[in-house]
Amino acid sequence: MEIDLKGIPERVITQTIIKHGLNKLLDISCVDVVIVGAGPSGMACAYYLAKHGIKTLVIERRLSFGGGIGGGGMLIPAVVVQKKLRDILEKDFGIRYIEDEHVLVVDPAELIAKLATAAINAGAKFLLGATVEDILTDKERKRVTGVVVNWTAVTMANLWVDPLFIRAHVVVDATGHEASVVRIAAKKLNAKIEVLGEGPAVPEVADDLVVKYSRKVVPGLYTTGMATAAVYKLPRMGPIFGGMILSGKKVAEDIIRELKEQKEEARTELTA
Ligand code: 48F
Repeated sequence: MEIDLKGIPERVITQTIIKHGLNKLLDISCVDVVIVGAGPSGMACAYYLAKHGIKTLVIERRLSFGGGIGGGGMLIPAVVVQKKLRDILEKDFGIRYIEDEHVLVVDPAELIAKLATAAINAGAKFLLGATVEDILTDKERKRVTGVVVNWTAVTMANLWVDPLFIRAHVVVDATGHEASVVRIAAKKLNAKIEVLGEGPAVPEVADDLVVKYSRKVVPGLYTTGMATAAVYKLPRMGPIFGGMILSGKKVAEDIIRELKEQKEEARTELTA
């Protein structure tokens, strides 16, 4: 068999990957908002922030997005969403659904793909295969000012490789049931916070409570999705996903308001 020597030389492939990959890392080394976790709440939050022109980075431990979406309910490939999200699914994400008697039914693969596509098209950046292992704080240890990141492969191999830091005005814990960023903040900050863990299952009220309690936990740190439930011991919910999207949206709106206020304060200080 003849080998085609006119193909792209491997040197070119390697150098192109390094050049563009490092440019991307340089670009995301300092952002407005870091969202930790690319599940439904994190991706919805990223979409609404990026759509508003906010420089947003989603860091996901795994090599793909979706978090718990792919597992549906007990691995059955149908995701249910409340009917009140009809407009959001259609207009914001172009997600198709089957109208059942009480709920809308969405294909999990479509939900994953379209939440991610919407966030990316709006301008959000994703860093896959990277784990947030610590937080950055201000000198008084009162405010979260960024995250400490390493490749998941490094963490899994238990290698001692120094991580890198990513600065952000705001960090969002969208790590699901683990609430891993708030757990770290509880140890490192001079603040009274703890992760209480999820409460017993009361699916009828759980979803709305997650949306209500998704908010700022301490300066510089918000929670969304199941991380919120874990922090406040909210009731455990069934496999219904509307609250994940709505809590991501709510937190994005809170952050947009906070960043706007910060900008106005900085402008006033400059002109004073
Ligand atoms: O678990 P996950 O989907 O969180 P969510 O957005 O949605 C919860 C639902 O999927 C479901 C449910 C709804 O009824 O109960 O469980 O709240 O996504 C969390 C993502 O965060 C990643 C993890 O791999 C997953 O994709 N993650 C967790 N810890 C880290 C992380 C970390 N330290 N660094 C980076 N990514």
